[in-house]
Amino acid sequence: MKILITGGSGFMGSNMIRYLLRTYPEYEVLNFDKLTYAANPNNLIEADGNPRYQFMKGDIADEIAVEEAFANFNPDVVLNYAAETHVDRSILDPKAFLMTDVVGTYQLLEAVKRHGTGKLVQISTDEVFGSIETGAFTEKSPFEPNSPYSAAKAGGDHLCRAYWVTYQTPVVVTHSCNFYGPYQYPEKVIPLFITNLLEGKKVPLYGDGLNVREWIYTEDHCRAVDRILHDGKAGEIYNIGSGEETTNLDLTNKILELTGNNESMIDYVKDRAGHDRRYAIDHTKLSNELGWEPKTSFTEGLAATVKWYLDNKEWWVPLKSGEYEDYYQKQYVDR
Ligand code: TDX
Repeated sequence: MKILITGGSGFMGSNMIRYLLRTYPEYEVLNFDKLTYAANPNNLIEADGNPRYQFMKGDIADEIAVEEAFANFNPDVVLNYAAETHVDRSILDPKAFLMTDVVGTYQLLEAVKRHGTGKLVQISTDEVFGSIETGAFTEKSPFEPNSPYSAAKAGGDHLCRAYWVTYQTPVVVTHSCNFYGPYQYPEKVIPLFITNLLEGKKVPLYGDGLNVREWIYTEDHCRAVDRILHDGKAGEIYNIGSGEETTNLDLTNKILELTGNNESMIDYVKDRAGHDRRYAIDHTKLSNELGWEPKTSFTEGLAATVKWYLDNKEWWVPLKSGEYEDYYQKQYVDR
C-alpha cells in the first residue's frame, strides 16, 4: 500500500510514519510536510535512507504542490495529519489556521476526487464539539467550536462531510481526545511542563487548573488510525478516546511527582481566553465496529513520556532555546 501522510514531520505524523514502516514491511510512505515550527529536523532521522520512505516539502494549501505529490506518488490512501494545532497560537493569529486547516483540507479533498484515490483519513479533534459538562461527545454531537483553532478544524471536517455527500469522495473523519507521548512539541501542556521542570523552571497552570482533558498515548492513536485506514468506512466518523480523564491540576501533580518536584513549582497564571472546561469522547463505535481498544494507561504512558524527555534532551533543548530558528527561516526562504 502507498500512503501519503501530510504533516509527517510533526508529532503525530512522525509517530505514525515510524509505526507504519515498522508494522507493514511492504508499505511505502510519502511524507508531505511544510516544515513549520512544529516540525523537527530530527523527528524522522531513523526513516531517512529507508527505501520505503520519501519526503517532499510542501504546503497542503498549495494546489500545485499537492497535485505534484499525488501525480508523482500516486497514493492508495491519504492520512491528513497536517494542521496548525495550538489553541494559544490561534488566539494570537488565526490566519495560518484557516489556510492549513480549511483551505488545505479543501485542496486534499479536491486532489483525492481528481485522482480517484482510495481513501482520505482526516485526523481531527474533539475540540470541534466545544466543551461538555457531563457525559461524552458521540459522533453525532453538534459542532460548537470555541477557539479559532477548533473553528478551523470544524470547517475542514464539514468540507469532508460535504465532499462525501455531494461527490462521494471517500473520506473518513476521526475526532480524537488530547494526544501525548514522545516527540510532542514542547508548547502543549505535557511536554511544556515536563521540559520546564527538567530545566528547573516553574509550570504555568491556567486559571484554577480544574479544566478536564481526556488523554491518549500516541501509540494507541496510531493503532486506531491503522484500523480506520484499513477498515473504516467512507463517509463515516470515528471518535478516538481513552476514557482517561484528568484535571490539569492532577496532571500537573503527577508530572511534579515523576520529576521529583512539588507544588511550589506551580505558577497559577491568567486563564486562556475562551478556555473549554471539559472534553470527553465516547469511542464505543470504534471499539464495536473496528475492534480497537486503548492499551496504555495514563499512568504508564505519562511515566514513559517523562522518561523519553529525560533521555532525549538533545531533541528538545535546541527547540526551546530557538537553535533551529535559522533552519525554519531557511525552509521559508526556500519555498
Ligand atoms: O501552559 C499551559 N498551561 C495550561 O494550564 C498550556 C499550554 C496549557 N494549559 C492547559 C490548557 C488546557 O486545559 O492544559 C490543557 C491542555 O492544553 P493544550 O496542551 O494546549 O491542549 P488543548 O488546548 O486541550 O488542545 C489540544 O487538544 C486537542 C491540542 O492542542 C489540540 O491540537 C487538540 O486538537
